Amino acid sequence: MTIKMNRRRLLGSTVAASTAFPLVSILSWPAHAAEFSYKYANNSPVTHPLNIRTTEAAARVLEKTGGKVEIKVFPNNQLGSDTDMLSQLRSGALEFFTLSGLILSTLVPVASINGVGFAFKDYGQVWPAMDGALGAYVRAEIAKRGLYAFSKMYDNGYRQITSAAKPIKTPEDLSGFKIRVPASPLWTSMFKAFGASPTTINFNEVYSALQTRVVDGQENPLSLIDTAKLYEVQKYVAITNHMWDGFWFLANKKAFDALPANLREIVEAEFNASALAERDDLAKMSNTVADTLKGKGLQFVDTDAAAFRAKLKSAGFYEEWKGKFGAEAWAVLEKAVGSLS
Ligand code: X2X
Repeated sequence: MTIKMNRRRLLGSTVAASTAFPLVSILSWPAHAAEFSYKYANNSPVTHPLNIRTTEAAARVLEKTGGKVEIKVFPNNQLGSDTDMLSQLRSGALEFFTLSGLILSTLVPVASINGVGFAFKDYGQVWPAMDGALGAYVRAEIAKRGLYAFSKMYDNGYRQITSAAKPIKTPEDLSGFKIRVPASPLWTSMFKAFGASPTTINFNEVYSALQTRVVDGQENPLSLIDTAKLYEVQKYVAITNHMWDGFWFLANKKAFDALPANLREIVEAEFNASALAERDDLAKMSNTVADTLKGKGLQFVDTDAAAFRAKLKSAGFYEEWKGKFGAEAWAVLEKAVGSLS
């Protein structure tokens, strides 16, 4: 933006258009104006692997398209909350956006299906499902809403519950617990089933909501608890692994279709390649992040996942969501993870 404005001003005031080109290269500006200048935004801290790898993808796209496609990365909710960015994506004000499937479900209901409590045993089940039939099912639904989802999701991770006043050890400890959840009916439903008192808050307001004790706790993967420095305002983390969460790389379909096919292919291939690299980064990070967080003072609490799962079952959570997603989608999920009821 800045470069373009300066350049336009320069062109207007000092040189004729015909001599602009050599001047530009003398000044060693990175490239002449790209044919397509697009924005990609997300909610995650700059240091999160999501931003490191997507920034690399954008650089490769610029290079491999010979400067024709420039994608500027806006991390850390710079363009607003997830809810804001989803509206911008739909209107075309934003061309690319990574969003949790669960939050996307406010537009595409079945997109929260990967968040069903304790559905995926481990990553050995996650990636074959999301790169396979379950992911394809969700992507087909996304396509009906004017959005295009790239085939490789980025990892967010298995989610854990943090708290400030008291540790959460058992499902009973969640009774009446004031917990922040992201904007998604599945999240609210799940924490109500646990007996907690969930409040919907977008990620850009989570740190301050915890700091001011609007809520007592929240749940996120360890990688985000670390990179977003949530350990500064929380004391305990209960290792529940209560759901797996990932980010769809979404494009505004009209904007994406405006690219010639060969450029589209480059963009999708590079962001898919970076998704695989980001998954790897998080897998490596999982070996060290617990120790990092312990070193920063967060106290770890082990839990019995079976007890939390039993609580969801007795509250009717699985039956309710099987009904909401429908038998067809539920069967695709169960084919990947086994019987849930
Ligand atoms: O909002 C959250 O908690 C986050 C960052 O994990 C999601 O994107 C769902």
